[in-house]
Amino acid sequence: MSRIYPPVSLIGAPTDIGAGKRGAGLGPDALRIAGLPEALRARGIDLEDIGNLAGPANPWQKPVDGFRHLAEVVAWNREVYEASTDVLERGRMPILLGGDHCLAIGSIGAVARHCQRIGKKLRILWLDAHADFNTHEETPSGNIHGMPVACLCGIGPRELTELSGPSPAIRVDAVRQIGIRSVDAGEKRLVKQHGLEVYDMRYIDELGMKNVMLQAFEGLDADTHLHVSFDVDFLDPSIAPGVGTTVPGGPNYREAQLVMEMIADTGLMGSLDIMELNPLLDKRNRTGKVAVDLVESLFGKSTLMRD
Ligand SMILES: [Mn+2]
Repeated sequence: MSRIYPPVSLIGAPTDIGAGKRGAGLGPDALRIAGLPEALRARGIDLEDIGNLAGPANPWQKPVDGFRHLAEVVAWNREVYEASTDVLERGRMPILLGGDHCLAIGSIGAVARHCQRIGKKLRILWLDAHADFNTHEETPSGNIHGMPVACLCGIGPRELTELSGPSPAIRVDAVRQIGIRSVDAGEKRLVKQHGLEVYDMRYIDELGMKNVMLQAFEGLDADTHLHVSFDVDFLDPSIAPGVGTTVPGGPNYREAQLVMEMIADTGLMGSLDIMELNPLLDKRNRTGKVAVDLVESLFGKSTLMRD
């Protein structure tokens, strides 16, 4: 028996406004070309693709007061927030096709407000090589794709912390980070100070991915909305070279597959971001295809009939 999934809406956000390299703006179409819509429809999912949002061009400027492109990042996140809210209010599951990871401020902001409105608990699984918990004082680069988790937790410029309403949009204890292996020096202090729950690669090596996932799921119940924010750089660069910020020593294909299958087994995923795919750095859209494979697993594709 296979699970019945809610109807899904794809939202493309074609920008690299918060990134340090150009090209993630081509991610939404690379995911479509890798076959994401067909793969989801083949799972029996009622799928609509609302197309690509429009926002300001990337002016490719240096940081100002520790932020790069703050006004443009705000504008893009407003678009993402509004589109995601509309999809959620229509009873559908939003899948954000990034775009760089700064856009999670808008997507998760929308999900958090939606959960508050309907009285659901929120759990966020942040699959990433990085903690994305930087501030403008700590960031070496000013690239806002290194700051979305901090902004969602109320640490950052008001334009971003209050983007979806009163700050903070989420509580730190709603987040579980998995696959982390690169945290800047000042960021490490912040992660510790705020008690962010981070399962880094050493922890995964020591416990095994299955046990790590069981920990990440602790406390989930039928009233929980599970949001998955999947930065493609979560994956080891040997299987996913098409991202701007590769870090060696990430989960291999089988471990990533297990993560996705275990999330599918909870039956609680209510929204998803697929971020940072950069086809300019990829090899024949290979990383796009791996991402599509993994998303199929998130929607219950497995080798055998398991239930
Ligand atoms: Mn990220």
